[in-house]
Amino acid sequence: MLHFVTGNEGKLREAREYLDDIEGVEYDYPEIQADDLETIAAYGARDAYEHVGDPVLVDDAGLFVDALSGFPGPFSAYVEDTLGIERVAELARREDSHRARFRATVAYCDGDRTETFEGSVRGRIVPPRGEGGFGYDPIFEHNERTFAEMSPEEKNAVSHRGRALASFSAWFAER
Ligand code: ITT
Repeated sequence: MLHFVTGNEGKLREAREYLDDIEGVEYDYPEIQADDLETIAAYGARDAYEHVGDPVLVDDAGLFVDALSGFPGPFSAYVEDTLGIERVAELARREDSHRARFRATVAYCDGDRTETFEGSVRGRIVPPRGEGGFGYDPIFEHNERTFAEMSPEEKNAVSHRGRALASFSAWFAER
């Protein structure tokens, strides 16, 4: 049994579309301060494995706005809680380019090995639209719809997390 360690219901919902046999575990693993998601996720997966004692997956994700030098990036959760997504959209919309990227790293640890899988998707920042998804989804537009205007299946088919989970599940199935 694989444990998906997260406090974020939205991430767990999306992961279930790829992996039938997962159990959500709410454990607040330490997120070290680093400027790349891979380092943060790999460290978190090793710590979460020590806590859970069974193979784990963790997912570290963020929104990277081109014209803001990648802000909020690895600090996306903190910025969502403090500034909020509408202010992030306002900041980004002041710039000439509204291009942005969502990135996710899924990290697996089973005690013997730690593996990471990346996914990213390009889009642009728009004023909030849509009721679905979570986090920054209402302000991230991809092919004319925001992620919050897509069904979970539609979002997974193109999203950063969907891509990272697809490569993880292909690798996992091979083992
Ligand atoms: P964990 O317990 O898994 O750490 P978290 O929500 O704190 O949950 P992160 O540390 O990875 O997750 O923070 C990512 C931030 O980016 C957070 O504000 C999320 O709401 C947001 N985010 C991540 N994936 C997203 C997605 O697919 N769509 C919209 N926002 C997303």
